[in-house]
Amino acid sequence: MAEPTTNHHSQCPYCGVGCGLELLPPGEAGKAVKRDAEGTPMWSSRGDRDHPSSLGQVCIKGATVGETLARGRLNQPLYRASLDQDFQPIAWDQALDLLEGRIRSTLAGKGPQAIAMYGSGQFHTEDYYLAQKLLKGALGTNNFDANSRLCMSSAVAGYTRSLGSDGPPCCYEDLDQCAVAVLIGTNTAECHPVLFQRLLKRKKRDPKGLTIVVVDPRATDTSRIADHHLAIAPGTDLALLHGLARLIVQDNGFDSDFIDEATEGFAAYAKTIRTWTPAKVAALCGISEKELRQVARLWSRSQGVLSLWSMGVNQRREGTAVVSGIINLHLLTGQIGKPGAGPFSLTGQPNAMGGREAGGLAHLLPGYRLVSNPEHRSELERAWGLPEGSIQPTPGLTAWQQVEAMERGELDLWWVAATNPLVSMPNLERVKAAMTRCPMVVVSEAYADTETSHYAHLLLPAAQWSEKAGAMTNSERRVTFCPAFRPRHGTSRPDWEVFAELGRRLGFVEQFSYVSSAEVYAEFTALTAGRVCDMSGLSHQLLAQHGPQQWPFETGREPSNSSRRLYSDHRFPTSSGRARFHAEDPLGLAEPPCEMYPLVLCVGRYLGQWHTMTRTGKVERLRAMHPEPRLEMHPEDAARFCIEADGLAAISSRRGTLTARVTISERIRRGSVFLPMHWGFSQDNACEANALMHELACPVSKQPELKATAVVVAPAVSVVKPIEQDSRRLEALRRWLSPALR
Ligand SMILES: Nc1nc2c(c(=O)[nH]1)N[C@H]1C(S)=C(S)[C@@H](COP(=O)(O)OP(=O)(O)OC[C@H]3O[C@@H](n4cnc5c(=O)[nH]c(N)nc54)[C@H](O)[C@@H]3O)O[C@H]1N2
Ligand SMILES: Nc1nc2c(c(=O)[nH]1)N[C@H]1C(S)=C(S)[C@@H](COP(=O)(O)OP(=O)(O)OC[C@H]3O[C@@H](n4cnc5c(=O)[nH]c(N)nc54)[C@H](O)[C@@H]3O)O[C@H]1N2
Ligand code: SF4
Ligand SMILES: [Mo]
Repeated sequence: MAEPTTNHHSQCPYCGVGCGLELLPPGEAGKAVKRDAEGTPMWSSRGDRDHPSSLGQVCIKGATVGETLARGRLNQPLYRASLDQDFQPIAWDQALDLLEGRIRSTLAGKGPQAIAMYGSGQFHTEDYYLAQKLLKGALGTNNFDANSRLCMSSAVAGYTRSLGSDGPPCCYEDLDQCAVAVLIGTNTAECHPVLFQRLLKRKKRDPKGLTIVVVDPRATDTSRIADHHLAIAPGTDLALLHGLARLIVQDNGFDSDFIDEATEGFAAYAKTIRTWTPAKVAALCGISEKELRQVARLWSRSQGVLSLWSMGVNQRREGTAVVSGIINLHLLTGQIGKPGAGPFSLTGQPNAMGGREAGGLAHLLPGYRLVSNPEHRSELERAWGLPEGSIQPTPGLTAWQQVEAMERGELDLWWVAATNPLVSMPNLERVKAAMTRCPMVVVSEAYADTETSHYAHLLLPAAQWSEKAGAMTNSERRVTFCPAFRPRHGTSRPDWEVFAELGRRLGFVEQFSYVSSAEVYAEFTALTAGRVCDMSGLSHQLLAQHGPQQWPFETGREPSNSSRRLYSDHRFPTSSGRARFHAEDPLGLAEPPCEMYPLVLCVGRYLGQWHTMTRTGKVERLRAMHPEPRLEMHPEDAARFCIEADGLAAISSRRGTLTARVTISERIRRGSVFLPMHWGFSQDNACEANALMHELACPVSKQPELKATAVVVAPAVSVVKPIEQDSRRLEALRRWLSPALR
């Protein structure tokens, strides 16, 4: 199957809004050719007016993505037998020999459970799908997990528990049609900027028609436009949601027909919420009863309530319970499956949705299937031409469990692809130490000099978005074909090609003989037939020809631009066909503030930087927007801990200490401080926020509480640098960055 030819339209490779981009080659339309710092001509980008999700809009990251594509790339495989050696360049064949050898010896020795892969929502769907086929199918280990474990897994678990399946039921048109938008645990203005602008424009046009509620301990650019900002104490969301439910019931704002017809578990839920009186909730959340009552009344009286959430909800030790808590309110009021209403998780990464569809978490299989379900396993074993029993019946190791397995010396191969855990995982020193215990760490990366590369044995250069063809799905379930419009960098290869070649080398020749990613995609979409995420009618060809499409998209469906919702018939994919109320008591923070560590540190994002800065860190304009990481602190806390504005502070948790410059601001809640997640140890202004964070996680979703850890702050006299900054590892890797070798 040949790749379809297309013009240069694609989905933005940053956030899960999934805006359409139009890409322009260097010097397009008679303009002067712009070059990056290394002299390479740069592509430029602008909003694609024909993309139904974004209608021509982009934010500053999407608008500058062209500047990131060629700089600082890894261009050939590098290897060293042990971490104290320098990397040496090797050929791809040698690299794959090494990997194949390691896999074979591990299978013969400790067995498949000693192999694990940690992937990413920045894979294309084809990369994701073949990683599942390779690990869960061919190798017989479910040890594939993705950074979505740190991101969307509470949403996945919450949807699945409450509605019977994963899958955000809403669409972006709901932002234009809702009467009330409840933004809970999302800094939409900085993290999903194009959706925020859509809300903002509507608010300006029709201030009375749209009421905005923001629930966030901090005042953010998002809360600036709120009619009601509930600055709750960190980790008290579930109490708030139960408190709202109680008031809605008292106010007769519930939809008894919907509850009778389409739900189960209401009696237990009603009993639980009864105990959450307004006085108790207001005291616990640190808000006024009046505010609570106002928001409850809004929810009771309005047609069309849309809840939008992101990491302030998911990254909690009770993340799944909070997601179910949000869905409970929608079930209580029948606010789901109709225009302008529903629980709508804002996906973080550009293709975390595609990852979920392709089975990219340790408990999933492609097509929203579960490894624990015998029918699901045998469907895939048959489709993949593998003997019965090839797929293991128990979930594999989650991201953090992979770290623990390395600590115990149980992993012989850890393969990290398209994620940079030595910035983004919690408890970083523990992750580093664990990695030094693993005899072979492989990192598939587009760029040289990422933090994780410093602890790797084998580096594989990845062809990235723009250089490989594939599909991505955005938050509103819309799939966009992303063509290869630039040549591959150096000898880099798309991740799916590497997985396929390894599959063939390991003896699964039939299963992995693909000539194009279009073929991989066709195989994957066929497997979704009849599932909630049915996209059996989609192909690269159709998407390239007719533009982005929302699923469900069964075989034979006509392409269209109109938006759709799930569950408009009030039937849910549970065994009874009914959605389920969940009645859980709030637990609060896993590591609450105490006498020694009296402040709660929240770690989140800045508008102009993307995660670990491997891409956005290369754009001058974005660096200038946020020149350094800052600790945000309330004036009263600053006075209490003798911290001066713009002074240096030492921030310590049970796991370590770092320093950062301080911004004193009324916008943060007293008792809370905030740091950005972006600056890893290889950055000049290193600020390894995650060295301070703990890994304690939600027991259902296994998503760590990356939004809260207990810290203490003190004035600092000098900057504390990460140990790696004076180690020779940095030198060894940096040598590889000298232009002569690139
Ligand atoms: N500019 C930019 N945009 C991005 C990204 C990026 O790196 N940079 N990354 C993308 C990804 S992968 C993701 S997952 C999303 C994340 O998008 P968001 O979740 O919107 O971003 P964060 O800054 O991580 O956290 C959101 C908010 O949660 C609040 N919060 C903290 N604790 C609590 C709490 O207990 N309750 C409530 N209600 N709120 C709380 C924080 O104060 C913060 O404002 O952004 C995506 N978009
Ligand atoms: N404390 C705290 N920690 C957090 C968070 C938080 O809010 N607070 N957020 C969490 C969340 S939600 C997320 S999503 C994670 C994000 O954390 P990471 O996933 O670690 O962040 P990225 O920088 O996006 O890493 C992606 C890597 O893939 C590389 N890459 C890009 N394209 C390709 C490709 O096609 N193939 C390959 N092989 N590599 C490629 C990039 O260069 C980059 O190094 O961080 C998590 N960590
Ligand atoms: S809002 Fe997200 S998807 Fe859209 S241009 Fe910005 S980063 Fe890209
Ligand atoms: Mo994320």
